[in-house]
Amino acid sequence: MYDMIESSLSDGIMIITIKRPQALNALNRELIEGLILMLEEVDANEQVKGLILTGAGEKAFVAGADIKEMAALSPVEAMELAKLGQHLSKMMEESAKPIIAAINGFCLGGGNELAMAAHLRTASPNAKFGQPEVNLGLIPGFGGTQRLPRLIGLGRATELILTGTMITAETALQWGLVNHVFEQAELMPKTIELMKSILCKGPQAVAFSLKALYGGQDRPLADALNQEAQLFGLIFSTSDHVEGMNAFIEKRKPDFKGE
Ligand code: DAK
Repeated sequence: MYDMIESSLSDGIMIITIKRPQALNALNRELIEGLILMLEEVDANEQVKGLILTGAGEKAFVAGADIKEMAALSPVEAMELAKLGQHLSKMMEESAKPIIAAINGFCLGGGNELAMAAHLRTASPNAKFGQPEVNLGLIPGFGGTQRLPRLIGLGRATELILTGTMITAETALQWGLVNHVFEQAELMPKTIELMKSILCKGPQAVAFSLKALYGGQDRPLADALNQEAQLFGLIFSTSDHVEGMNAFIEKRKPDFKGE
């Protein structure tokens, strides 16, 4: 499976590149299992502070789930695959370490769903986004019906899912599906810069912010605010918050230790 996944680690940033060019980086079962193992590594390895996920080449991020593999699935196998895919997206969303998808081309179906499970998204101008499952007589099975409307609103998500049409990077930016569009050559350097602008902050504050943001999404406002208050209280038990506030008062840069 590692033929299909490349990884590198530099300055605390792990870059995972999905590499299956002959199928426009489409996700098969083996790749999903490989990504789950990589996510476990990201979680366990203290050297890793943040993750950038991208696709090899300049044509595709991920052109969806592997249609040729899916065509042979029984209903039970399809459900098992859905659970595997949902496990991967849950691991990404619940990661205490920030994850950015750097979208370098086609970002379709399961590929768009994978990108939406990341915390932030950057894209090159040639990127194309869509949920074309209806063209295949399917529905999105990897969280698309839920995460897409949360990001771009129910009306736009309904149109994309019912028509299966693709939108450009520019439209994705306008609709809030991606955070930034960078020229292809600049996509990785600028995405790394964006990640560094997060990693220089207190890691505990970043992790707690992610927990408050994502842990609050499906709760009533009062519960979510209660969780935010608890996390706000908890952050006062960290050394980093003392360092952050002292650094401000002493007019110097903070030196966060992640403690
Ligand atoms: N799966 C398998 N092979 C794919 C592929 C895909 N999704 N997309 C492209 N390829 C392969 C093509 O078959 C072709 O291979 P050969 O025929 O040369 O062997 C090669 O990649 C190059 O593709 P094209 O020749 O088609 O390239 P073009 O530039 O002409 O077109 C395209 C690019 C992206 C417009 C076109 O390839 C295309 O429409 N691809 C399919 C896009 C798509 O429909 N994606 C959604 C798939 S459904 C689930 C999780 C997720 C999902 C479902 C369940 N669970 C966890 C259970 C999600 C479902 C989907 O994603």
